[in-house]
Amino acid sequence: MSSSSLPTTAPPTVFRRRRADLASSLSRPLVILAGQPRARKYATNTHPFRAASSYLYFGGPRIEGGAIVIEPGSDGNNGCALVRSVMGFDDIVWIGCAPSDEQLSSASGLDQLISPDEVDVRLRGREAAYVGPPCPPTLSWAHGLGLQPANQDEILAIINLRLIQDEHEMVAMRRAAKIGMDAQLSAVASIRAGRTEADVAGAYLSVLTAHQCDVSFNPIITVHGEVLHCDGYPGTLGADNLVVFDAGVEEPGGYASDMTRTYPVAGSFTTIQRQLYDTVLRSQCAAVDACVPGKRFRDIHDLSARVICEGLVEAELLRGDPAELAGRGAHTLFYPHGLGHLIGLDVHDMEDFGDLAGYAPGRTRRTEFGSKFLRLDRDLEPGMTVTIEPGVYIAPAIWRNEDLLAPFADSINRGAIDALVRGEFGGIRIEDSVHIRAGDAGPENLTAELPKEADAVADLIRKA
Ligand SMILES: [Mn+2]
Repeated sequence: MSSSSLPTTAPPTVFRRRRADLASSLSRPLVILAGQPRARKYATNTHPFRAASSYLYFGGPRIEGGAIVIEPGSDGNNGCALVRSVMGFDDIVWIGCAPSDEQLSSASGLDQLISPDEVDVRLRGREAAYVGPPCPPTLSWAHGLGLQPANQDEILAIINLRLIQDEHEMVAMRRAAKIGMDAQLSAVASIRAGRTEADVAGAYLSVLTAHQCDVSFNPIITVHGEVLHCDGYPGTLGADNLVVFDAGVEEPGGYASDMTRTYPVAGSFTTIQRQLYDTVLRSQCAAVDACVPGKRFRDIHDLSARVICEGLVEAELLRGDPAELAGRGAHTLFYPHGLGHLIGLDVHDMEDFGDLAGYAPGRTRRTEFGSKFLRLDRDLEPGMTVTIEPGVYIAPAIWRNEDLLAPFADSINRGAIDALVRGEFGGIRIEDSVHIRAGDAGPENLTAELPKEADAVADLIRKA
């Protein structure tokens, strides 16, 4: 705790500008809470503290129970304050000294540091709102103030700022992507028949820890890729398995990465594995290329579905016209999720605001199986970062659901699919995170250095 400056992801002037931008749309004070560490099992045994993303975005330094107060019309410094508790002697003995006021001010660009009691004096009797961490708001002091939860206009004002990432944020995003790629490349050396998912996960996590990084979500490293959010690492790698490796990093400033590759344990694909792998890759590349300003994300999702259907027809798992099959949703039997999501300070960025961030005003989710899992339907704008992650899976649960299959009875090659179910095909997913750029530059692929051509991923395993 002796360092002279706190880690930040932007200079104080940038944090001031973000706060001033938000303040210009406020009509009452807004308190942006950092939150508290969450208990594992009891209050003094906690998960590592991670401040809420909006608090970090507006320049909050990493202090438990901290908050930023923003008054309407503030210039981002005057009329704003950082709330911090003063630690008692016993706390210092157990957890060390808190950062000094000087450190807090120079990291956040906030001259005014106040205690929770002073917030009380300032806001008592006034109408004010708060934005809190998504989990139970254990806001001891803020609760007592009778603050209202932020309304939709206030939340949208935050979303509209966070949607467009500046160059400072992109430095952090690239850092998270780079460490994620390095960690995955290091961990694939453990992919070998007879070894376990846990071996691979352990190799991955050790690289993150060495970089003082955390995971941005529980890494998915599994031979059961068809279970989309597979939990834990119970499996042993079989020679004919595909390993779905979907993992990301949270760098020390809080920014996330997210990337997926699929590896053949044997170091080579079977014919059908290769055919479907190339289908997913074609779909993924087409979708990445379509990430240009003005494009509606749902249309790119639909494009990815059409390319998947072309491949499924070529592989003789589906029969019919690919565009018509995709229009009827036949792909959802193999590709039952959305193309991607926003990514930033959260891996599903701002999902704590429900669909307010992912769905443009007036747009709502489709309701059909598969399509309803699309997390993003906005027109892309320069500065947004999204993931592109189509997949093909053979999920036994889907192929047992006769109600779901009935409308497609004439279009599915049941014999060929059942053979894949019996062979425990698993799944294939390929994911990159891409940053939308203005003009004709095309998107910046933050995870482009992680090989994804079929021969290249097979080589990684063979040469490990
Ligand atoms: Mn993702």
